[in-house]
Amino acid sequence: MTPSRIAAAAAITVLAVSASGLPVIRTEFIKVNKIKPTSQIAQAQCNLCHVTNTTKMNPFGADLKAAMKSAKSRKLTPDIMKLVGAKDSDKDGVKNAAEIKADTLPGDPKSKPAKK
Ligand SMILES: [Ca+2]
Repeated sequence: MTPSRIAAAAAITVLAVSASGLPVIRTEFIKVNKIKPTSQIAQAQCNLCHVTNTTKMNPFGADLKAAMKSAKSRKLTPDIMKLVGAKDSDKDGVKNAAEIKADTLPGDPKSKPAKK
C-alpha cells in the first residue's frame, strides 16, 4: 500500500470504531459504575465485554447489548445497568453488580470474588 492508502485505511478504521460506539459505551460504563482507572475492570478494557481480543461479545457484553436494545437506548443508562447488574451473565454464581463492586470480570466465569 502507498502511504496515502495506509492513511486512508487508518482513517476508515478510526471511523468504524467511533461509529460502533464502543469507546463511548466504555466511557459510560466507567462513569455509571464509578470504575477506578487502576481497577481490574478498567484494565480489562475491551475484554470486559468482548471475548479476549475479538469483536465477539462475551456473555456480559451480550446481556448489556440486549438490555440496551430492548430499552431502545444507544446509551448505557443507570437503569439499564441496574437490570444487567441483577443478572449473572457468566454463570459463576455471582451477580454482575456484585462482581463489578468486587472488581472482578462479569463476563469471565474464571474471574469472581474470593469466597468468604
Ligand atoms: Ca458472574
